[in-house]
Amino acid sequence: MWIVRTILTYEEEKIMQYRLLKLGLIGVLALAVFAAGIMGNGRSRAFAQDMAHNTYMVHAGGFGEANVEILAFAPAYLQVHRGDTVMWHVTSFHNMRFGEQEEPFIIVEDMNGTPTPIGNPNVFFPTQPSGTAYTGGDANSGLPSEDALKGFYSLVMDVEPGLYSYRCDVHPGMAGIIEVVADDVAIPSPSEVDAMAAKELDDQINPAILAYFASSATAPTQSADGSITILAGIGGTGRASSLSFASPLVFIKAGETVTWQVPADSPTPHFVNSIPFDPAAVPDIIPQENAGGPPTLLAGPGFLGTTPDGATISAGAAFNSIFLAPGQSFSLVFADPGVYPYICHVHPGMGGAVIVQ
Ligand SMILES: [Cu+2]
Repeated sequence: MWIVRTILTYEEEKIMQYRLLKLGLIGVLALAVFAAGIMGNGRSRAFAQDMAHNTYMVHAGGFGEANVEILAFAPAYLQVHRGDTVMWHVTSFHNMRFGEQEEPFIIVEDMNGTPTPIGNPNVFFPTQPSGTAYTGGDANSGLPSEDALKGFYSLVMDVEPGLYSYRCDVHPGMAGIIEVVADDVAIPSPSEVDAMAAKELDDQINPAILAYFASSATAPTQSADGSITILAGIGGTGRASSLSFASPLVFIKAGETVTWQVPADSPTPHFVNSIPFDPAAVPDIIPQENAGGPPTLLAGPGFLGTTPDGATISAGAAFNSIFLAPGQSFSLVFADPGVYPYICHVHPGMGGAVIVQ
């Protein structure tokens, strides 16, 4: 007896759930009174069929002090009964996709003879509206946009008992499991699940905060030739990291090299972009209408970078790295004295400056 509805806010959803619960209880009571009047003890069946359903909250990512972000679902493993609602609190750029097949976030397509990175439509666009019943198989929430997935996404789990796994395609390794159990199996209550989720987040966010403060108290490593290596993204363990550059201020001499290194175990990629940052020069993902076809999303040269690795930067020159995946690095030689501030354009609050003396 679940109802298909459009996107509701969490508060609206709660009110709706409460109303449904109340209506359900009144219905059950009326039926029980009616049944007791005409059939004696024939009530238990009516109670079983009208079992109240719960709504469980899953955090899709989260944030902590020191610009720490966690790229995980919490709780990562959730038990529900058939008919319960799972509501994801989407704190950043994440999708939830059920399905066996892996889907890359960015794919390369031939556009008028040029290999061009585009957003994978199978990741970007929803196949299952929020608030609907999940009945198994492939289903995608789509990614947050101006008119979709504003903060919350919910599904009513209308499936046989079993394990149902889902993932965020933007962040490899960000995955969760929902186990639907038989009606007579006792499972944690929504408030117990909230406590489990809070602990899972804290257990990863807190070490990342500590790692950030430890790194900020450590001088950057400088090799014999004067080159300096700066970590882009400061990890704790697992799925949380501080979206910041270790040693945000470094001092070098003209002609020396700075290397930005994304740790191999980083859960997130980064960029190095000089400021003032011109978004037009390094566009993010931009929509593109295909004649007669579905819209696709075209990734701009930001994903390819505008400055080659190892380039020499002269006074006042702009620089933009490629999309630096975990394990990748990017080096620049600074030829002239001056101050060279930079950011990572996808992570607000992530920045630093190279001071060339
Ligand atoms: Cu970043």
